[in-house]
Amino acid sequence: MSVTVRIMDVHAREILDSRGNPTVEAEVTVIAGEDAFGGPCINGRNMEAAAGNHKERADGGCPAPVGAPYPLSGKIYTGRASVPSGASTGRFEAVELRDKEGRYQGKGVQKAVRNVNTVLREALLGRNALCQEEIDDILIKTDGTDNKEKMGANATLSVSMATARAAAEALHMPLYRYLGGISAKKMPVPMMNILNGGKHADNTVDFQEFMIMPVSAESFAEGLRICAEVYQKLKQLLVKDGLSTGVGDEGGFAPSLKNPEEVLDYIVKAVLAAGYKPGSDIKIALDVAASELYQEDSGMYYFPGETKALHGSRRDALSAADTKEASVLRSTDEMIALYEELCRKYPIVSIEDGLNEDDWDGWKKLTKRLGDKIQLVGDDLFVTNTGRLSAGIRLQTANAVLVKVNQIGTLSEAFAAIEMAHKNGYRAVISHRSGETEDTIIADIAVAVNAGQIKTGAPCRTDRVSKYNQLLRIEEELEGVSVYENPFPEKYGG
Ligand code: 2PG
Ligand code: MG
Repeated sequence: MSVTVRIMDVHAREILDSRGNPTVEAEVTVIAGEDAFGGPCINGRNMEAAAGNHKERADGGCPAPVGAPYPLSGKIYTGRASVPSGASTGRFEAVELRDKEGRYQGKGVQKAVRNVNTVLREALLGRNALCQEEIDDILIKTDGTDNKEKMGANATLSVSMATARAAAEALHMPLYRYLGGISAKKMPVPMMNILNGGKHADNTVDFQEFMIMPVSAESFAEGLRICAEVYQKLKQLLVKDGLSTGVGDEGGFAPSLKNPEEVLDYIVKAVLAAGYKPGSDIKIALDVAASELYQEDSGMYYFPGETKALHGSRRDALSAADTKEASVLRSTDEMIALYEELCRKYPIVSIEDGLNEDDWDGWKKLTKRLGDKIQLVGDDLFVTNTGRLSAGIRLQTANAVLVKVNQIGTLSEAFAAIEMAHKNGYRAVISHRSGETEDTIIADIAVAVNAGQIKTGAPCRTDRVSKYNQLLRIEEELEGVSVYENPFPEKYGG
């Protein structure tokens, strides 16, 4: 006899994310008990028997397979999870299924919700929630496409995550421990986005994210405090200079500054004003989100904010030809040269999506030039996809992967990408999306896989702060066991 946690219901609904757009929330209800099938994961004949039985009993009744003396204990648990959504979405991400017409300007997710409540529910009733890989495999096969376009990655992911939660609940285990086992103990260093630009704000800042990393802290709690103190100092500096302290999608400030240097100067000043040393206490990380700047036709990167800031109101008066002439455009080589220059001037330790998602040659060059000095993170480049990541590893591009569970659509596939990264000496940074919910699962995942880094926005807005608060709870629970350490070699980000 062993414990099983059988899925007895799956239900999804449409809720709102932090930008006021619809997203999918799912609940997986399980019944825990002992099972006569003889193992935590049903397989082979037993799996077929159970599945066959559920077809007959798809009337919403108890899905216990016929002939099994289960459930013996019969306690019922429900796991709930909701799916985030990106704005600077990579071209190679799994498909986020939207209704495309009518309500919510076409952004409704009723189709994805229906998929969960019919086909996916039917496929999962009676399955053992403890067998996450089997569950995810069923989700993948039921969808049957390479990019989850049939069911929607938002549909599959909601169920995948809610299943893990239900299983952890049934075993009375914290989620990070259920997912990571006894080795789950490394608290992530926040990669905290305190100044927003690009698609996440309406300012003139072209790089999407300016982040700080408190690498000298003794604990996650201390690191979080340091970041929050710098964030407040940054606000004071912006107020003093008459700049906007309105925030972008990820809670970072979104003033109109003229170029990356000006932003970085403010950040360094804020770090100093808060009483910390740029470089040794706090390192800086960037997410350029360069795919958003890249122009297919010219093969150049266009900086609209810098162009506007450079020419101010005079720009309106320029003729179209002059405007083109006056635009700030950078080639791949110029982008790399810019990063080298910024790394020389500022304690930058990590650059994400420094180049376009398809520019493998450029990425190779970038990695050659900067890969042994700083972390180079592939987000749109790898999209949490083991196929793209293994290509990147082969081509020696980047040295870290950004992990966004909704880019791929199941937990097992995201975990496989993390495992592949770690095996090949790449780091994995667990990440939120710019559109988030109150779901804190990425905090648990970061600890479960000992990722050592988490990117989850500013210490502002509950959709961001909820993840940090969950990490505070986890660190408290792991007292005396948890580890918090600088994830980078000394030579990184000087
Ligand atoms: C990114 C993310 C999260 P989005 O580019 O890394 O910060 O943004 O969710 O909009 O893709
Ligand atoms: Mg990114």
